[in-house]
Amino acid sequence: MDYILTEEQLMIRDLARQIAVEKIVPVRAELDEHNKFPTDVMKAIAQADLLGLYIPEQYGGLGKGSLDFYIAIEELSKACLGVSTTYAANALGTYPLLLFGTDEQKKKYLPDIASGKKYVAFGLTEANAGSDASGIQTTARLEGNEYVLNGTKQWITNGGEADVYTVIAITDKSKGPRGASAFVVDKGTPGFTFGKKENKMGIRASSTTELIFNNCRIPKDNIIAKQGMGFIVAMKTLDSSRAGVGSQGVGVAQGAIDEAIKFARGRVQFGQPVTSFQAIQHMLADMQTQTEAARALVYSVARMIDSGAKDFSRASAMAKLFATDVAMKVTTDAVQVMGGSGYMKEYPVEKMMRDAKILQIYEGTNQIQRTVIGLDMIKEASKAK
Ligand code: COS
Repeated sequence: MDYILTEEQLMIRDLARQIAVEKIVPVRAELDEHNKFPTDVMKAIAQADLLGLYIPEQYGGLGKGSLDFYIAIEELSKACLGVSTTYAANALGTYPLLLFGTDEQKKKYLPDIASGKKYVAFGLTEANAGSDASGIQTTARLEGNEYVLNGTKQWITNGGEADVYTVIAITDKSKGPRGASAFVVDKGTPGFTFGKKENKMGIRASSTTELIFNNCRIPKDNIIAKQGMGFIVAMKTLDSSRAGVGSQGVGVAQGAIDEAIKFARGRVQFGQPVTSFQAIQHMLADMQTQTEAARALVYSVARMIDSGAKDFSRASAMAKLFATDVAMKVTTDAVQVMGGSGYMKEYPVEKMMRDAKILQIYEGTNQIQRTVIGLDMIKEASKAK
């Protein structure tokens, strides 16, 4: 399929592909096995200027659009979802500042994020608040010129590794979703520590920890947007990032297809390569068709965002939902095409299948994506009548 990418987009794709092949593929099994953060790979990504792709030029980035960014995510995801999660979650943590930060906050944080000097994480989820984003219990109490944060965030990607944390906390419990506010918190602030690193099924190269706030005092000016806007900051952040999770799905699915076809061409059964059997041909055909449909949807949502659409909540949720369900199906089928070999750690597809599972869970489960899509459809229908 030809997606009519620009010269620049092709260059971004080739650059990300080169990092994937040269820097990620040789180490991905080891990162997975040892639950190891991809420090050297992230340095290479930073050196290639890919961390600042979506950050405006005035703040030290390259000022590119969502499609350019998703192309990079897709290529990294082909090689390792753990690395691409580290990369994409950096943007997730940056969006609150990018979308709602003051010029001062942007000048303070974005250039270091664009250069890779500082990594970022987004802190919303808690023990009792995941799908129910407004159910958070972490509090931020205003005391003079400071907010005092108390509470624990759970399953935070880039936890411990990031230098900057955008965090949602309750400033007025009586106001429900309108009682939440967003803050930026620097690593090293007294009263801010990390829980243990989680031992995960997949994306093991990425770091996941708790964020623990115990009377953590931050300057009043660290609030992002106004007090009471935290839920909207979180929702708009997720609207911006979810289609990017879709591009992770496209990448890991394509990576699994590439491995499966390479293996199947060399695997002889009944005296012939298994690719000569219709059963295998049909599986590969379905896998590629589904992946192409996912890619077309993700790219079209990216182009919609890049053309200045104001409300892309439903579209972004659809891209995430469809592409990540495809990723789970396709990676599972890649293991099936490869049979016993697919199940062995000697080949990368068992890791791809383990990794793909998180895509249906994080940044809103795929059940939540259906809720977002369904509610938006009903809202539109009721406006039209
Ligand atoms: N953009 C702007 N505003 C939005 C919005 C969006 N995408 N989504 C909701 N809002 C607004 C609503 O319009 C509403 O405003 P009013 O108070 O003016 O009516 C307010 O926010 C509350 O919305 P709602 O009542 O729909 O909130 P709910 O608590 O019912 O939550 C879902 C709705 C389930 C969609 C939300 O909680 C959600 O997205 N949950 C999943 C969160 C998630 O992805 N977690 C994963 C971990 S984060 S990596």
